[in-house]
Amino acid sequence: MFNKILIANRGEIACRVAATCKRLGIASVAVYSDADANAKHVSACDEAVHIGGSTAAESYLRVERIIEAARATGAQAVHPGYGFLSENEDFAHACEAAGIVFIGPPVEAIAAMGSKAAAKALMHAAAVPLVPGYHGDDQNTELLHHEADAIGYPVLLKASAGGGGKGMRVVERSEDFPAALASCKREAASSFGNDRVLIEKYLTRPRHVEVQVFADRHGGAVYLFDRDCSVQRRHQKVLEEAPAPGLSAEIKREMGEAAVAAARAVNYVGAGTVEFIMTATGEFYFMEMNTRLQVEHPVTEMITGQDLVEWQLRVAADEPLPLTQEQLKIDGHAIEARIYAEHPARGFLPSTGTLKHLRMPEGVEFVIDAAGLGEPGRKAPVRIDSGVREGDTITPFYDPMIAKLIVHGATREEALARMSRALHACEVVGPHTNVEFLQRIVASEPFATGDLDTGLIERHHDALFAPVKQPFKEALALACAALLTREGGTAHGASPWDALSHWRLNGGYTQTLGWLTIHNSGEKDSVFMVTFARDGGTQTLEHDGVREQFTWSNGSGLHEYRATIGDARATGRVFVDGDTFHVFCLGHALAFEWQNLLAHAADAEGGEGRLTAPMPGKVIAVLVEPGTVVEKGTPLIVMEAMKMEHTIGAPAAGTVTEVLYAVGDQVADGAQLLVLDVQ
Ligand code: MV4
Repeated sequence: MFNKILIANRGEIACRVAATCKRLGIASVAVYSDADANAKHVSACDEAVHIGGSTAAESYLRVERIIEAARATGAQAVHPGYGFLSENEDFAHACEAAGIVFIGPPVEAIAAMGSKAAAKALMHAAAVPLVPGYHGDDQNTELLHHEADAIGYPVLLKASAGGGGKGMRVVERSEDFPAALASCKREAASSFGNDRVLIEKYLTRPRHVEVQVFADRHGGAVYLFDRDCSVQRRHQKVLEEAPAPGLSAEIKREMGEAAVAAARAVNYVGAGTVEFIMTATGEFYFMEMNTRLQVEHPVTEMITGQDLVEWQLRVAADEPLPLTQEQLKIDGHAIEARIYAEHPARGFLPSTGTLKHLRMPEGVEFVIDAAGLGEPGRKAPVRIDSGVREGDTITPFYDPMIAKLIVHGATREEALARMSRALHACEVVGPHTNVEFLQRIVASEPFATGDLDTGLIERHHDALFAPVKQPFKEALALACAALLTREGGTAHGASPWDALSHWRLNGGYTQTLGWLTIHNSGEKDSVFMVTFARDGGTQTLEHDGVREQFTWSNGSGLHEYRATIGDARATGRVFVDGDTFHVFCLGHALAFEWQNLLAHAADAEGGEGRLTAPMPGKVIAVLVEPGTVVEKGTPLIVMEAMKMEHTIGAPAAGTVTEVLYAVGDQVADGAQLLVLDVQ
């Protein structure tokens, strides 16, 4: 086994590989770009080498620079992760030439799977099922048209050098064929520099089912069962699961054996994935082979209890496969959801920014024996693989994935329920995310019943994007609870309520809170008022003309509150970012912005640094003293007028130089209360 390896990647997969290295006592070397100088994967490794600028081309795609880093640190092998250089023949070759082990398949196997037409010819020879079609060398236009007619419409034209759905054309009728062919060839030539096409029978409503294979250098080859990755959006996988639901043992075995035959046909070594397209009746056909560890490998780890990175390292170190086909067993069901920083309502545009608050469900990261719950990869029913921490920034340079959330259950139903709960516990403040979208898919009828095909999202688009009723009242009550806690002085060391409880018990007490709603789209509603009142032991909130009983308390955890309003009750978490209150409750995320009405009034008066009483009244709390450094909006003095409490906030950041009134003092309208030295 190796003593030290270099991980030529970033983000969650680099952290994932580093975790196995740590467990096996192998030293790990990270590489990083400018943007990743403080990234999680750098701290996950034992050493780190800076390899260049922030764009992938200036860093993670620099073959020579990465090999130099491996040489300089004495790494014996390089793990390429997925993406970047993982399926790059030149990189695999350069590693070999430098005497460094490439933790992946032989260069020839990568090359053999690079051309769709050539791969199909190899698969045909190995008796791996292929979609009826034509993948010959002869690209004569009449011949291709004739072949399409013989296959029968609809047919699918695919660029031989293409992948990931690019360069494909569905042709419905023979008369449409010539124009579609010309357009497909044009796109193939400009996108891939090669206009060769192949033709397939077009399958409607197919499933994407793939098989995890592994081969060693001693003639061993096994399959680690199947995964269903049908839930995709524009060829980006959204949810994956293992095993693929609803397949007979016979189909599963046939498909597994076909995948092993495919791997053997190209003398495969290491981890690979054979992708099949499957009809509703269970016929499956070879599509392509991915010659790397896949993003969705954790679901296979969860059902087999195997650490696939460990397998990769052992195979690369010339060891035999850890288990035989007979020893491999499926235990239960696993589902993975990819949590992305993106904006579903805006066509899933990536959403960048700092992760101001990041909370994932209770689970474990990929650290073996973290919870002592069992074997590698399956120690806990919830696993989170993430390459970012709270405070990190999602930049435009790389894939905006925040985390992979993986759950395991004894059955699919159990895993599904666990996924739903786990998604409800995800809290992200900063970039927009697809968490609610994932929740909706998981709860949708076709996903819940395992009626999967690649058109699921498109076909259910309207339902998946329909507006939902949010728990507005409960969330508002929780936001008020968090605000009253904050304004109650816990953050500033003094509580005007405590100081004046007798007075309030006698006289009653009300406070008007100005809020506006921040919608998911980023739009804000206009300000609305909520009146909080306390009279004796009774508290009420009035909103929209309705006054209801209101009680609240701090929950057990950080940011946690419990509130009842009328007959509704909610426990939730409120993350406060300046005057924005992010409320997570009942599986929903809502945001409100507090309008510090008095601070705004001070602003409007233009008295920068001068803070004046907005009306005649009495000072009931002084929250600062000369020398206190304050932020814009920091509460300074609380006044009481006409049974209403008014908090006077700092109109700008600065230092308090003088406090002109004390608690209990009567103040005239317009009197200056304190002096602020504005920064
Ligand atoms: C197909 C197909 C229907 N019939 N081939 C898209 C990407 C590439 N890997 C294969 N793809 C497809 N090939 C035939 N003969 C439908 C798709 C397809 C698809 C496949 C897998 C996952 C998602 C998909 C989304 C749209 C179309």
